[in-house]
Amino acid sequence: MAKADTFIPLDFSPMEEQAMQQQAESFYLQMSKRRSVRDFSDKPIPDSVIEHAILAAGTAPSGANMQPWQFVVVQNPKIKAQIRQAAEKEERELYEHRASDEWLDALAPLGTDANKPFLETAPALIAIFLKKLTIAADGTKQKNYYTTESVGIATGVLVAALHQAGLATLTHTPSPMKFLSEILQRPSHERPFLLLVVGYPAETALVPNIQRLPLGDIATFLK
Ligand code: IYR
Repeated sequence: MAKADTFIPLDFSPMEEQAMQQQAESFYLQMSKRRSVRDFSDKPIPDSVIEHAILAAGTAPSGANMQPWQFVVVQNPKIKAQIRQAAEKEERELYEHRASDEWLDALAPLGTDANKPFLETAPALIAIFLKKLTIAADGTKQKNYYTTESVGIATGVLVAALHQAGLATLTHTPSPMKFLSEILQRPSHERPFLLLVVGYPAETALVPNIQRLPLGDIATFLK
């Protein structure tokens, strides 16, 4: 693992306050246009964009710098079809039996159901796995720390990176997701965390008319 045996100077460029404000505002404006998309075009996306977005995700902070994530990029139509079939099976179970009425009511404004055609239409699925352990080449097992927090942050960076590169995403969490470990042949110390659907939105894509909470509702400032 990437162990620091030495310390180096931080690469940090101070910014003028005006530039800071501009950057903060423009990043917010750009992120405010991100929407979860469920209607994708089948237009292929450049591999290098996915690669750089994953590199960006890999810069996320993690417990003891263990980087407890694995990103599996699926572009093969046959594997996408297998994932769709398995996900829809779990989702049918969810919508028909497992979800409470309260949950179904909460989902109603999103207009979702058990059909997930985007799992085949979108050019790429990124299955994100959380590594409870890191196993070195010599077989040594190292426990990882704060794995949920670490992989959650990395996923956020990935979503932001793909958005700012002009791609749409959907954070899809069919539950349970064990089928992803089987189809993608991942070892048992890796737990499926999230399935990120990636591509261009369909030209006719619609999104639910939902609003973000204002600052006063999501932040408290104690000065
Ligand atoms: N996994 C299901 C249900 C679902 C659950 C939540 I919480 C959402 O925000 C959206 C959907 C599905 O993908 O349809």
